[in-house]
Amino acid sequence: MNLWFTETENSNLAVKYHIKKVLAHKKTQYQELLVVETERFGRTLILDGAIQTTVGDEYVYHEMIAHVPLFTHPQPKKVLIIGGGDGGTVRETVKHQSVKEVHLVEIDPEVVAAAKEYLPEISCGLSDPRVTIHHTDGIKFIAHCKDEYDVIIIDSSDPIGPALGLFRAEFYANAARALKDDGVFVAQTESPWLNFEIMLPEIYHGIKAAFPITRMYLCNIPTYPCGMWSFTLGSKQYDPLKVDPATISDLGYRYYTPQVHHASFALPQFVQDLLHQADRP
Ligand code: SPD
Repeated sequence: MNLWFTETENSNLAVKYHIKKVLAHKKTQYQELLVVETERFGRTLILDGAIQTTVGDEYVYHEMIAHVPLFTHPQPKKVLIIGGGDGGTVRETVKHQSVKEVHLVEIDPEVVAAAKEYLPEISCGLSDPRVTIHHTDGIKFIAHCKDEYDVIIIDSSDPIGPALGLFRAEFYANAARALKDDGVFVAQTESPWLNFEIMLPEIYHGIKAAFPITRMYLCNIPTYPCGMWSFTLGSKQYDPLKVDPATISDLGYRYYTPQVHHASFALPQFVQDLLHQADRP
């Protein structure tokens, strides 16, 4: 079968994947949902034309978005995850024995259903008894929370359409209010190679305005456009750079290690330059 999926980033850039099989394709109330099997990365969840996760490389993103903040907090008990309906971030979060409660806020129930049906190795953590799933808007959900969570993780899709509000300064301020006074926040913050002039400085500035400690870190995800991907961590007290590697226990990783935890905060000069833009008036 000569079928290809093309992810188009902009008028100058697109990436193509050879497809073995289309497993599901529908319009949900919120977006176009596609699950395909690709030759190189296996089963793949695509929302509104953008790859969200593949069984071939999902562990990089999910380990890095979960364990960096969860090991930055010395005793995370209550965790909020916004987005992430595929369950990969939940799977990594429930590996932490200190975690007693996880609230997953995923607006689209069909994403959770598709992940359960086609991506069981990613969604398996969703059945953990500590997990409660809320199918509602994360922006509205967080606006009603105060002093509640130890860690908040924003596992969103790209900043277009309904997800755009998850990248705004007002949302970051609400997230800071929803955290306890030693809480830790992290968000996926896109690629430094794309939308960099406006997006990255604006997002970084928004998080910096809400948290006394703000740190960006990077990893490499082959199926996300341009590969280099950023996360931004905001913290009220704990500095991720001060985490003692000896306190990072082995929970069964394929990407994350105590050394990677620290190394991921070493930013190339061009990324540092982008972030300095955020400090300019
Ligand atoms: N360009 C795609 C970015 C998607 C980030 N979130 C993915 C969700 C995986 N749990």
